[in-house]
This record gives sequence, structure tokens and C-alpha cells, in this order.
Amino acid sequence: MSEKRKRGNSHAEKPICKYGDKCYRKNPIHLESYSHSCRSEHLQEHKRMKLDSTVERPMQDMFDSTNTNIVSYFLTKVSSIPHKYNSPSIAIGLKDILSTKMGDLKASVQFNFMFDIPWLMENYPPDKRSKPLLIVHGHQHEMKQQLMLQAEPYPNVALCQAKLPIAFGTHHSKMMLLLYTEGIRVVIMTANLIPGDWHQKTQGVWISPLFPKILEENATNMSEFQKDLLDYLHHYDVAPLKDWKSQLAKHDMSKARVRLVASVPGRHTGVHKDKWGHLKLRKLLQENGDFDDIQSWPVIGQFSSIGSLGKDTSSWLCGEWMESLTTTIKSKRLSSSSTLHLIFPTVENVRTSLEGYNAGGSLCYSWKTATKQPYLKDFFRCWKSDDVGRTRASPHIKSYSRVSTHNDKAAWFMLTSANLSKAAWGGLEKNKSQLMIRSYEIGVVFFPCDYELSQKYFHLCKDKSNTNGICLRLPYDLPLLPYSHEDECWLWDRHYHKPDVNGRLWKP
Ligand code: GNV
Repeated sequence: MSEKRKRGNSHAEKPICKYGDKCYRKNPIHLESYSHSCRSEHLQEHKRMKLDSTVERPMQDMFDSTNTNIVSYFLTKVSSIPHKYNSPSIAIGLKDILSTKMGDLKASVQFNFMFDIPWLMENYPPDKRSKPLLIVHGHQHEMKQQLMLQAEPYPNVALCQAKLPIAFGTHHSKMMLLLYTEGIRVVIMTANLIPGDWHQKTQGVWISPLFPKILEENATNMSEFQKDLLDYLHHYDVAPLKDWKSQLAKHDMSKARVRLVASVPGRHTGVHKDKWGHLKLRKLLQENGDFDDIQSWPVIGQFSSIGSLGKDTSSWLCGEWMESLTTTIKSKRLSSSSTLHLIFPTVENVRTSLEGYNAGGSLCYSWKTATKQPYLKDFFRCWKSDDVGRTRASPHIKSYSRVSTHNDKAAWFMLTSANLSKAAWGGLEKNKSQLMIRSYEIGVVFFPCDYELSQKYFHLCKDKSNTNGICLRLPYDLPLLPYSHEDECWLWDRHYHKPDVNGRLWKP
């Protein structure tokens, strides 16, 4: 920690405590020497919650970002890339996430889209494989039957079906709740619980700090993150998650340095309208995106599936969606100068990926949809990730960010399950009075001010050498690489005749 960072804001009478409302050193001497005033509700004066003194916390929690200046999300380990790109500072595997080093597991919940239950069980430590495991999925009919068959040999595994009341909705959310004797952790990620998603793809994982148990539950002390998470779980309206909600409420989540942006199916109106999807992100950006100089900064979106986005850019993409993603505290209006870049793999990206054309099975963009929205071509950029050694690890990560024109700073960064679709982010209906969402999604947004009050930007660092300010490692390289004249975007229902790295062709 540099002295510069410790001193904080020199304009204030007292230096600002860098932990803000999350500071737990509210003793008189500390309060005398540091200011804890903050601007948003999230940074309000924090009332100390009673910690359960009987619970021992590990000496050092590497997922507690209090003591680092690097934004704490991880990529999944990729087989057959140089070791340095799978180092613990960059990458994590499923076994690592579920390991006893993270805590002494008592019970867990896995929210996801795809499951291989026997394989998942093998990734839990041997002595934890009989602990209660709740699987939250969105499958019906044959898919549900298959899942039940998979779970049958495991008496500790319970299934919970999420309601999908609107057509074409899916349960995309990828989240773990890990209850330990020491506390609880929340993991939000982009990988399905199948081996192929953890082998050679680029995936993102956010792991919360260990949230300690509190003696007395106090709803008024809850962080926005915790309230939003409980609100999200509330929407499932199922008995097993009610128990988990009360468990979660008994933990102190004030150390989570992220905001939650989730989607739940429904037609959301009134006070509920800006709780979900792109309107939730818009609300967060109104509260936290407070600077003038980012008006011209481009938005970069990056995803593995593309839905039907309407007949022209104004239908949704550069209308309501971009309006949300370009929101700042001072302007609710879309600034005309904002550019949008959309990273989506080219056919050549897929052909030369570690998996070859098989990677294209997780890149869902159909010819029929693509022909209806030729305007997307101009926004497309190649997948390139040399900085983290993942150019050939096909992206299944979804991220959204606002990056400076000079490619050296970012105003915010979002890691989410949400692809580029109206089903995921929501679409305004009825004269903008309701937001219609089909799917369940969940993601986290990182803001510099949640790391250090005085910080307006993340510095985009290739390594740890830049120690001033807070570093963010993007999953892709900057500057972005435009499509060449020969490049076409990957469409998973076309034929490709040029052999891939495994000598195979693609005939879906
Ligand atoms: C292949 C995925 C996800 C997700 C969702 C698919 C599909 C499909 C096909 C992969 C996938 N959908 O992770 O949420 O047909 O929708 O990985």
C-alpha cells in the first residue's frame, strides 16, 4: 500500500478512510483522524454489526480485496496454455473454488443452466460430497427428467426448478452459495457445471470474501449487495431458498466490493422497474458514474450469444440498452459521441481455438437471426486475449465495460451471465412503463469508488507494476482488433469447410 493511497483526499479536513462505510475501525482515535463521509447511500455511515466471536476466521482471505489494489475477479484455468497464465493471481479451477482452503463446507447451492452432477460431485472435496447440495435449474420435461436421473444416486442432492413464466426464458444465472462453519461465500461466474466449460474456455469468476456470521440480524445494516441478493432469491419463491435467505441474512456482507445486477423473468413496473436488467445498471451508473470526461468513452460489450435485437440500431441496441450503459451521474441522456464495440468471435477465431470448431457449440448466433440484423457487423471486434494467454481459449465470459479513448482506464466493469439479448437485459414496453425480462441472469459490477473513495477510474494494467490506483485486468486485449475484410462472425448453424486445429470440419 503506497503512502499516497493511505493519505486519501488532501482537500478534506481529515483524510478519507479508504475503507469508507466498510471500515470496521470505528474507534475514537481512528474516527478522529479519518473521515468516513461518502456520497451515495451505499457509502453511508456504517453501523458496526456484532461479530460472532465464537467463529474463527482464517488469518488471510485472498478473496478479501481490502488489501490489494487489483480488481478481484478470476478467469478459469485453461488446459495446455503456459503455466504463467494459470497462476493463482489470474486463474482458478472448480476444485479450488470448492476446496476446504476456502472454508469448511456445511452445505451449498448451485444455480446454473447446464449440469453434469456426477462430475460436479467429483469436484467437491471427498469429505464434503455428502453435504446438502441444492441444484437450482430452469429445466422442464425431458431435460428435467434427465437431471432427476443424474441426481438419483445422491441422497444429499435436492433439485429446485425455477419458474419461467415467459416464453423463451432460460435460467442462465451461474452462482454458488457456499455455507461454511466459518461463514458464507457467494460466487458469481459464467461457466456451466459441465467439464467442457472448465477445460479450454475463457470464463470469469467473482469470489466474495468470507462473509462472517453475525449474532444479531439487522436489516438496516445490510449493504446494497446483500439486500439485492436477498431480493433476487426472493423472486424464486420456493421453500428451500427461503431457508438460504435466512442463512444469508445472518451474515455480514459489507466487505463485498461489488454491486449486483440481476434479471428475473417478469413484466416489471413501478418501483420494481429499475431493480433488474439494464435499468438496474442504469440506476447504479446514475449513482456512481460521476464524471464529465467519460462522455466520449466507448462501451465494450463481450458475450457468447446474440439474440434478436430488432430491425435497426434504434430498436434496442443503441436505444434503451446503450442509454443505460452510457449513463453517468450528470447525464441521463445518451451522449451522441459514444461508441459501441461488440467483441464476438470470428469464424477464424473459432477454427483456430484450442477446441477448434467444437468451441462454436457454445457461441449461439444463428444465420436466421444474423440476417435480420446486418447492422451488427459494424460493431463487431475480434476475440483477442494475448495479455492473459487466452486468444485461443474461446470466450464464454460475458463482460461489459466503459473504457477510456486511450485504452488506459475504465470507469466500471461488469462480469455477468447476461448475453447480448433482450431476454437477458430486458426490453421496455407499454410506452416505457414496464421492463419485460424473460430469463434469470446474475452479474457483478465493479466501481473504483468501492475500492477507494477518491478513485474515479480503474487503471488497465497488464501486470502489477503499476501500483498507483486500482488495477483492472480486462479479459481481452486493447486496442481492440477490427474484423478484416475476410472475417465473418461465427454463426453456429453454417457449414465451415476449412479444417480446424483438430482437422475437423463443422457441419451442424
Ligand atoms: C450452447 C449454451 C449459458 C448457455 C446458454 C446455450 C445454448 C443454447 C447452447 C451453450 C450456454 N445457452 O451458458 O448460459 O442453445 O441456448 O453455454
